[in-house]
Amino acid sequence: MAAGLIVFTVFGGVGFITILFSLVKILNLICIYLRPSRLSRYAHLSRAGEAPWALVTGASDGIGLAFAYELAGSGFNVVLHGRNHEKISRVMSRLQATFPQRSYRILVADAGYVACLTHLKASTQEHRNGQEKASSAPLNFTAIQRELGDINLTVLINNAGGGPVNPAFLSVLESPEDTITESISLNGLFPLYLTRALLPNLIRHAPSLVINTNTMIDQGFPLVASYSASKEFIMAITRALRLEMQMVGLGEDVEILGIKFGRVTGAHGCKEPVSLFVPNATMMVKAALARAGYGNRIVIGYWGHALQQLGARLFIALPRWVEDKIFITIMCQQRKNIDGSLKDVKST
Ligand SMILES: NC(=O)c1ccc[n+]([C@@H]2O[C@H](COP(=O)([O-])OP(=O)(O)OC[C@H]3O[C@@H](n4cnc5c(N)ncnc54)[C@H](OP(=O)(O)O)[C@@H]3O)[C@@H](O)[C@H]2O)c1
Ligand SMILES: *[C@@H]1O[C@H](CO)[C@@H](O)[C@H](O)[C@H]1NC(C)=O
Ligand SMILES: *[C@@H]1O[C@H](CO)[C@@H](O)[C@H](O)[C@H]1NC(C)=O
Ligand SMILES: CC(=O)N[C@H]1CO[C@H](CO)[C@@H](O)[C@@H]1O
Repeated sequence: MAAGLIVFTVFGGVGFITILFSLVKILNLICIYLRPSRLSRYAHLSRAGEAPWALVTGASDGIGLAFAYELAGSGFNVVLHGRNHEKISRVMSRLQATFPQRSYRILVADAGYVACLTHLKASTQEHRNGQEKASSAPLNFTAIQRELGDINLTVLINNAGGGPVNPAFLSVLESPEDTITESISLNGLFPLYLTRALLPNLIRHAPSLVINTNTMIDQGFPLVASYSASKEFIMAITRALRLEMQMVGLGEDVEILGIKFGRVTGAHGCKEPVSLFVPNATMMVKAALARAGYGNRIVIGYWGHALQQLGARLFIALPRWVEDKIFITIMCQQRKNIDGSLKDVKST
């Protein structure tokens, strides 16, 4: 009888604490998405009274374009990075018309083309996006650092990125070496080298902010292996850099933030209607920028995506083989929808 009572009390207590913990966790999660934006912390004038600058990579389209508009609207002058001079110039003209009181600059650099021997060799003969390569010289980040040395940079958005296109889904076996290199360059090396080059400027004009953009599929997803791996690479850099800033007493001054994006409409060719789990690019960047200034480390930017992730977490209760099957089925379906079936892989 007494033993039964003890067991009952212990289990009841453990259950109570578990529920309490879960409640606190859920409340914390909700709080993340209810707090007002602190972006204005980074929109400060320099000591000389000059306007702050933000740099957005991949500003010519999709989410990056929305970042540029949102930042210009929030009081920043904007450096627009893209790989195509004509396309990014058109974006600048439109921004100038919408926010004529701001200043703009353009930075043209192919991010898929960071110095790398394999890539250098391949790219001397290759065409990409139907265009001839502008030059076979590797990107010079010292030159980029000098070019932007005179602006008061307080925000860097490492947004340029994405998986391969045409075809979008390839197994490792099927992927040419230069496609792999390009993906790692675009999603991993380019944001790392750019951050490294611009960090002295960001430190000079602190408080300042670096946002590295990530995907929800950053953990070894099949058929997008190099993309998901290079996103995970840049998230490891994000964690390390954040701690390095703390090591030198700059933890409060230079915020290094990772933002995970789920599906976004109006970006990367997605034309779905806006729904609970699919915001448009404007909603996505407002959400991402609102996560800054609160000591978040790597966080899902949009609340609908966080809800989706919470649902997906239920899979953890499933056996591993079921989870694996689900990932495989999803990715095979994606590929079938876009590039055709996977049946030829075994014969390559
Ligand atoms: N859309 C989504 O649902 C989603 C989900 C998860 C994560 N993300 C991440 O969000 C970020 C933005 O993606 P998005 O959806 O906005 O894609 P997007 O619409 O395809 O735009 C990508 C931007 O990056 C630029 N870019 C691509 N390759 C480049 C290169 N080699 N060199 C220089 N610039 C390059 C593009 O320039 P061009 O205009 O010249 O093509 C464009 O400005 C990416 O990091 C992506 O991984 C997006
Ligand atoms: C890179 O640019 C810097 C500054 O403009 C220059 O001094 C250096 O020689 C360049 N490096 C290469 C390899 O071209
Ligand atoms: C996204 O939706 C909001 C409101 O629903 C709208 O104001 C905004 O213009 C849309 N942005 C884009 C890029 O479509
Ligand atoms: C372009 C620009 O605004 N540059 C200014 C940045 O801030 C310094 C002082 O911190 C000024 O001297 C620059 O002119």
